[in-house]
Amino acid sequence: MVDLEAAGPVLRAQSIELPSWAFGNSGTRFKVFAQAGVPRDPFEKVADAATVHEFTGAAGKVALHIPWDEVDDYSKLAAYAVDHGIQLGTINANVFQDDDYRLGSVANPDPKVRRKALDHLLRCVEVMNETGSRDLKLWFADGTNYPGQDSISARQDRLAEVLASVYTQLGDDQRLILEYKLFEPAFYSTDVPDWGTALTHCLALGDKARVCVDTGHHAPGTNIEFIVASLLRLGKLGSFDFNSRFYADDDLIVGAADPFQLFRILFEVRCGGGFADDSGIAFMLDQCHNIEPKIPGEIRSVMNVQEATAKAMAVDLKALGEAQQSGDVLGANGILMDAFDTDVRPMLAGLREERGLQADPMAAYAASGHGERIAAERVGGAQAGWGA
Ligand code: RM4
Ligand code: MN
Repeated sequence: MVDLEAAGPVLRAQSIELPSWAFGNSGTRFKVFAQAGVPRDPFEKVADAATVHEFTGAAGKVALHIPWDEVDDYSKLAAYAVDHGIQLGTINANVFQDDDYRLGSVANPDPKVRRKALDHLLRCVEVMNETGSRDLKLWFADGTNYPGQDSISARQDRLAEVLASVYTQLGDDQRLILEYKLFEPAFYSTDVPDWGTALTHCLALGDKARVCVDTGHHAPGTNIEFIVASLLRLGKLGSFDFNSRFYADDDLIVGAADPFQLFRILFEVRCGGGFADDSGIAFMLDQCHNIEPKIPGEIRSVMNVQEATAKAMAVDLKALGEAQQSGDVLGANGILMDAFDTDVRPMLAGLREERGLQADPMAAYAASGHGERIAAERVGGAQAGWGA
């Protein structure tokens, strides 16, 4: 029998951060499908994130993306979040949707464009001061499409210079989180393609710089749990962007493609102390719901993270350590698999009921009529999204 005792405290404390952009319309380069009831402004996105929290009790923060979530008064948005039972979280900077960024943002060969990108990043630090956010998360679409297009090493120098200028503006309790991604939209070379490059820049910057692991940003077959274990060991894991993928950066529901991989990742989080209160790791989702409804899509992802966490916590570490020490290969693997094969859903249902929530958040949301209500209410105005 697998013991679920250790899982309780971790699950009770677990807080998953939602991406505001998951609630807007999204799609592929072929089509963005508009959905009824989609938010028309950042306040409605925050309200949707709060709804996910209301049904799961585990999603107490929402991350913003600037300028997608630009508002006149951020303290008003922060107060609105608190009124709805959640908080504003990570500030993500968008320096990839302006015509000036055709050849990149922070690594652009033109100093005027680099200055413009830097100014936006500094503006994002000001936003953090207004929202009370701890983390500035940076992902750059920078890179090249053709060999010879630009100097790979000069681009690294330009990137390092801009990062250093941003870093000096951070407050004592603020952090810079650098996110890597193998390819897309650049198809030949990407300026921050992997955890080695991200880590190198973070080490050069200092203590307040950490790496973000987006689970959809690797080459197929990459052992992501190795990366997680390594970054934790170095105290350099800043955040996750959880999502799942079958082929590229698919941004599908977390745990949909490979629940076993999610479990393996969260097991390394446990082993590296990542579930401790002071680990400083932001457990974020980064998703797009192209064809499925968005609020229940986020609810499902939150539940999948909870289930994988419960299984990771169910691994018998003592028995595993003994098996490893005695070279019992099959025994050690069996101990891990016993935890993965455990049905943790009844336990999670019990924890929800303990907090006064319904046992099954998906069913509870469907029965609530909330989806129909916002579809009827949110009529007129411009829907948030990627060009819907
Ligand atoms: C990127 C990356 C970032 C996200 C944007 C929308 O691929 O994953 O985290 O902010 O997409
Ligand atoms: Mn991401």
